[in-house]
Amino acid sequence: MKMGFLYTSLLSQPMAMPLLFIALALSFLPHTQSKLSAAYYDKTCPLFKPIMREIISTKQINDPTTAAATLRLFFHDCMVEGCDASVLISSNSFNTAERDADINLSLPGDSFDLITRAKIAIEVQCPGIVSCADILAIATRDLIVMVGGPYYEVRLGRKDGFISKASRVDGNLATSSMSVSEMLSLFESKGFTAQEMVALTGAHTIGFSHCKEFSHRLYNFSKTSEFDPTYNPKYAEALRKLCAKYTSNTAMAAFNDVVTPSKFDNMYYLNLKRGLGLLSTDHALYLDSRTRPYVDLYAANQTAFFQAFAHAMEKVSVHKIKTGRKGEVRRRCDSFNNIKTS
Ligand code: HEM
Ligand SMILES: *[C@@H]1O[C@H](CO)[C@@H](O)[C@H](O)[C@H]1NC(C)=O
Ligand SMILES: *[C@@H]1O[C@H](CO)[C@@H](O)[C@H](O)[C@H]1NC(C)=O
Ligand SMILES: CC(=O)N[C@H]1CO[C@H](CO)[C@@H](O)[C@@H]1O
Repeated sequence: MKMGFLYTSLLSQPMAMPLLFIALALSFLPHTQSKLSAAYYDKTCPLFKPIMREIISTKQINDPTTAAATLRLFFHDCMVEGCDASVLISSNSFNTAERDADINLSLPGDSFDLITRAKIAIEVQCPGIVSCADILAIATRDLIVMVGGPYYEVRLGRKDGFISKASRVDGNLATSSMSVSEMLSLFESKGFTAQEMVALTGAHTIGFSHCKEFSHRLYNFSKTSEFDPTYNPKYAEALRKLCAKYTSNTAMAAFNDVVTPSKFDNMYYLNLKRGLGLLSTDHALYLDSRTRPYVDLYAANQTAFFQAFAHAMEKVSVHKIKTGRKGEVRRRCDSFNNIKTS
């Protein structure tokens, strides 16, 4: 860490400069990403990465839904208040936390369970060192690789945030009823291009969606068609059967990628071209001329998709992160160290 070096070299001067001066000098250094590094815990918690790999592979083998669940959880965390583990905080009687916003209702328990297990194992080895935000970032990357996706570098040193409010979720996350224009302006407002948006949404090559997210495409779609005619008819028929009782059985869900549901590959884009895109937002990426060229590109070339996805995920992983005193290392991931009442 460059900062640590500067600090000690200043202090080791025979006539140490006043501390105030040092503090001022340090305050001119860039505050955010410059402090992140892949080697951040190499000295303070050398077992961090091996412990993560162990916990992650055990969890993913026992609960194969973990990879998709964690990827979605991480993306939601980063889009609301930045990648600061704000999504992991539990609500209490004073505060309805981010994870309990309407849109979070379907955040799956397996991913929370994974982070809890990892945090406990790491605290035993090196208490108070590794942030929950870094645990979530590494877990996501390792799980993507485990299910066949691309590797990317995750630099470390994120701090955990002090704010988690359900009321701050709205407007930061895309919903299944958005138009392409709405999705584009949302992603652009966060610094992502149309191409990056299409690449990131390739995350729907794994995981599930609940029937209510696409039921409007299945029943009473229009005066002339019972289901959305842009669906492949056999696919629509199967989904109509699967979701027939979705209003009473709200847990009913379909694979996002019906062809290779648990493999991270470029099948998502091939599906869109065949009427096998599950959500209307998925299919819309193929209908719209602003996004279709990237769908075509990634459908034709998995290497191009993997490169673009890896690059965009590196960017997501440092979105509005907090370092230094702008955050803390939580003792447990579901509550702030100083429990706040608001
Ligand atoms: C472009 C706009 C997007 C929309 C409208 C959208 C919407 C959705 C919806 C409605 C679900 C189903 C949730 C449920 O029923 O439980 C879902 C699942 C999922 N989304 Fe997205 N999403 C978008 C982009 C992304 C991005 C950028 C990522 C990650 C980089 C992502 C990762 C996932 C994953 C992995 C799942 C499966 C979760 C699981 O199986 O537990 N999505 N998405
Ligand atoms: C479709 O619409 C008709 C008439 O508007 C209604 O009677 C029927 O219950 C609807 N079906 C579903 C599955 O919502
Ligand atoms: C696929 O994409 C990669 C990475 O962008 C590129 O190097 C390669 O030439 C492409 N392959 C084809 C067949 O276009
Ligand atoms: C995983 C998770 O925390 N889901 C929560 C989403 O919100 C509902 C309703 O507030 C909670 O009951 C769930 O626990």
